[in-house]
Amino acid sequence: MKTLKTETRGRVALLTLNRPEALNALNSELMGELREAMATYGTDDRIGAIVLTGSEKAFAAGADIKEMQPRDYVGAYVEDLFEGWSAVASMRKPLIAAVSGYALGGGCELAMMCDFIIAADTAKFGQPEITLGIIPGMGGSQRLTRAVGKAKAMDMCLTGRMMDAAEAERSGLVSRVVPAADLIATAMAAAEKIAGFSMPATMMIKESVNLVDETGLAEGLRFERRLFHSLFATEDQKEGMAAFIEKRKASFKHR
Ligand code: CO8
Repeated sequence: MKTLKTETRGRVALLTLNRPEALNALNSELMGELREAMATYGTDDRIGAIVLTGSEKAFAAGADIKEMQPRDYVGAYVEDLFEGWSAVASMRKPLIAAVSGYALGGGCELAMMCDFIIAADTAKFGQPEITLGIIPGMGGSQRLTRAVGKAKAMDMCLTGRMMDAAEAERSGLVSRVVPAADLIATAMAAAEKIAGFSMPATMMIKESVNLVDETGLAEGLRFERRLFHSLFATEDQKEGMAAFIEKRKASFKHR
């Protein structure tokens, strides 16, 4: 692939956005390649988790402004511009964003489509669309508000200011902040750990947590309980609990 580097380490796929000349600005070619990678790794039984990262300077500096500038309304509407990125949000396997440097506009939105974000201490998050005369178009107004609350989301989207890694962690946008030099190793270790667990259980956790954004508490609790019940039909539940009782490491079959 041209704009995306892919490699696998054990049961983890590492995807690296690769348009250094444009700070990983998200163009249609990159969207196509990332969709292809999601389809490939989403159906590959040897892969149990995915890490998405960029460069040291930029996770991604947003949608490609040069590609977007000449677009018109009718074309954007009919084509449903940017809908293709939803392949990332609908990936069923655990997906970690490892963010160093700029995650702006569509870059911040892409990171927020992942299940959680691990940030380098150099990370900077922002929704600067307002400075271009537009608004976030890939979930920024929705996911950022759910992650950090109305006050900070309004502040960021209306002023276009950036949040540094410390503020992002304080606000709940990222799960951990690590020194830049440790970013990939930390994200890969987390992904490797997740990929070692029972796959149906990790997928159900993801599905259940994501439902919080889509439903009320009573319905969410019932859905979680039903998934929980269903895991008693798996050998991994028997093995995981037997291993605990026998004081040994579990060997999961469905990974
Ligand atoms: N699109 C296209 N090219 C870009 C982008 C971008 N978003 N960001 C940077 N580049 C290019 C620059 O044009 C420059 O290219 P060249 O060398 O040919 O002039 C190269 O990358 C390096 O950039 P800078 O020289 O500007 O680097 P600096 O270190 O001076 O500045 C910044 C870094 C602050 C990140 C700066 O580049 C910047 O402000 N970039 C734009 C950030 C932005 O506004 N992002 C939001 C874009 S709109 C958006 O994302 C809408 C989302 C809707 C849905 C998204 C679907 C994917």
